[in-house]
Amino acid sequence: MKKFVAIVALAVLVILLSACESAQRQNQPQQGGTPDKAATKIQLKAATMTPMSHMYSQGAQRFAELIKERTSGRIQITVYPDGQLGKGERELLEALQQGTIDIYVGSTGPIGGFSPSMLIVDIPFLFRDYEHVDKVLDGPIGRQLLDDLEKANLKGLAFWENGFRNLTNSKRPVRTPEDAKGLKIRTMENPVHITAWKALGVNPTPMPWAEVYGALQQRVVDGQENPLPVILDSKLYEVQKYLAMTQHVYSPAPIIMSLKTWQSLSKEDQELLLKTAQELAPWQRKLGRDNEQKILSELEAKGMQIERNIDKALWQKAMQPAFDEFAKQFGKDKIESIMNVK
Ligand code: EAX
Repeated sequence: MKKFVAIVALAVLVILLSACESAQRQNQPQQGGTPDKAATKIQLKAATMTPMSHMYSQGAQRFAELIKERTSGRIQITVYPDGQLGKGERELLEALQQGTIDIYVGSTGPIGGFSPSMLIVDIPFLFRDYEHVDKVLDGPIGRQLLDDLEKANLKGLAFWENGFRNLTNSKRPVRTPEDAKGLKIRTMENPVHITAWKALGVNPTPMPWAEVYGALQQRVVDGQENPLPVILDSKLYEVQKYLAMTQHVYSPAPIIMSLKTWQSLSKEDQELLLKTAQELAPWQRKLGRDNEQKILSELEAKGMQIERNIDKALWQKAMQPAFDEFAKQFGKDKIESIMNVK
């Protein structure tokens, strides 16, 4: 009898233990062979140099939401705006190469230093209008520029937008290139921009974005140039009185991933990130385009004096020496292949 009880007790114990084990296994990702990708959470960091209210960060935030939704929370993207992860866009791109940041939304300003072919888009007056921009950047030329980034360990997903850049300064109203002569202007760390401003007779001073507000406030430089949303969201109206709607150069804002991070993802996840970034492009671009008049009145209300009546042909003519240099550097045919996109 004692023996029988012992056997029954042992049997019960064995059944209990195995039930326990199988319950545990169900809670764990699949063991052995291929890891269960579906259950592994992926955390990604997205960085921008502009505040959360600005269209880069808004775009990144929307991207994060959509990806979270479409993977049922498996891929989580955290957005770090306003230079929280670096003092300039060059620094963010370097972190992207290392894989310490996964996603970048920012201007092409420093990108030419990583991928020379990108420099061409920074040529002033290259793009006529938004329609032209969309045709070029969403077409084969744009795709090639993004693909070229791979050689720099960067994965270009899509062209989002910064916008047409405008000149601001604290010294005097500017309408003609003559008015701008002699001003000390912060430029992006981009040789094309520097050449263009030199041709115009202003004194270009390249510096990373995080230093710009302080430099304007301390009057280390007189002015800077950026699209309207940056001027508003970064509160440049506090340190700049005069805004001239020069629209001298169109500034794209590619969304780029670390190639390291990209290569660690499954084909399906890569496809999802790429498609979602492309799908968001028209929406993100509209954030600035649809708000131009509103931003202008806000800037005016904040005390900026705005010169809307700019003769672009005059500015283009003043930059002619720079264009001659660009034709030599990039090839006239290459530049024309962009300008002639209808
Ligand atoms: O990327 O550095 C710049 O002027 C950029 O256009 C701006 O910060 C947004």
